[in-house]
Amino acid sequence: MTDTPGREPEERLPAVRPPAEAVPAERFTSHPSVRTTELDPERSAQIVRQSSNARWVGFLSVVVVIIFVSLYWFLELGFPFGLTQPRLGVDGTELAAQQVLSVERGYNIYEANCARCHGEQGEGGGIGPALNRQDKLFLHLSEAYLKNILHAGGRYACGDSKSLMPVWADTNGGPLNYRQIEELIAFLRAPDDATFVKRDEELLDPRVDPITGEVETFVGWRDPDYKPEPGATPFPDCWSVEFTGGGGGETPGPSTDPNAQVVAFVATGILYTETEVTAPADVAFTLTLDNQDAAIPHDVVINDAGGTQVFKTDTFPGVETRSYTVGPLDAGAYPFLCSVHPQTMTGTLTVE
Ligand code: HEC
Ligand SMILES: [Cu+2]
Repeated sequence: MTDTPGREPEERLPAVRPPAEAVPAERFTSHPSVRTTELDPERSAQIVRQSSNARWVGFLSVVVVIIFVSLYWFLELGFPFGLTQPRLGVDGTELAAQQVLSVERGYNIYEANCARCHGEQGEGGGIGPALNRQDKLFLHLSEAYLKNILHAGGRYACGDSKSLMPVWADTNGGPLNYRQIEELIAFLRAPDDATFVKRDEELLDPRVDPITGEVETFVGWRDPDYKPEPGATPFPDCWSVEFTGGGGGETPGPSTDPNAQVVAFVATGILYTETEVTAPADVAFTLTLDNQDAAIPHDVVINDAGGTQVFKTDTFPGVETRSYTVGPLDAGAYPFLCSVHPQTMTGTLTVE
């Protein structure tokens, strides 16, 4: 060989081959530096750096996802320590859109099937008992109870097999399907602090008042903040017990002298039932206002002939009855009105 002592083997010149031997073909077309399989220190440092970068990216994206999930969680359910209120109504204040639509469909089902016996506002017509009372809605008219009574019919309430209320669920021969029953229950238990839109039954378009051009709305019956009086007996299982002396009823007596004459005002359907009312002259009398419109406030304002106010009750939402004592009035005609609905709720109190 032609080795010169002291030279590195790499620097050797290629061996001279006998001409007969074929030159090995280049198998790669890429630059020889790319083909080197050995890692130089710089390259290996780069690989270590890159893989640690990749791990960081992975770790950070997991962290970001966790932060988002937990933020959203708290946003929906409320931050701890009372920082914020839940967005999804645990207390029913903000209902999910789906549930709003159920309530709105339920309204139509109620109007079509139930209002004729239970009243437009659930105030209880001649045939069926009231459904819109807070004491009933609080526990008695639970989802489970409503489901049962709509399935079994009126007999479920008090065991009266001749009950006038028919079966509603189609699983038991009634006219309403499963979804309609759910929607009806959503409506019956809808909170009174949310506003719902009255919709066309078929198209579900909002109903528009032809006179005012405004979309017609309604509120639910149930006051989500209602709490029964601390010592109150819970509403009886059978609603009619309350009228047969079984307790649970609330008959607000006149607040004064039992001999005093009672002048009763009844507000229902945003109207007074009587627009001509009489009261005795020159003696104090008891005035009761029976507001049967769930969640709609009414009052009675009595003016003298000159328009000066002589008496005013509280303005309170139904369903509730309150009594007041009105001092002696001179004989004469006294116009009265509801200060909330002064256009439609008016009448004359004749003192004689
Ligand atoms: C034909 C009249 C009539 C119609 C229509 C009617 N009900 Fe009734 N409903 C009654 C009567 C009467 C009762 C009392 C049941 C009994 O004890 O016999 C009653 C009882 C109830 C009760 C129980 C009340 C309580 O305090 O326990 C609920 C709830 C009820 N009805 C819901 C409905 C719903 C919802 C509809 C519409 C799908 C409806 N009702 C349609 C007559 C009617
Ligand atoms: Cu009013």
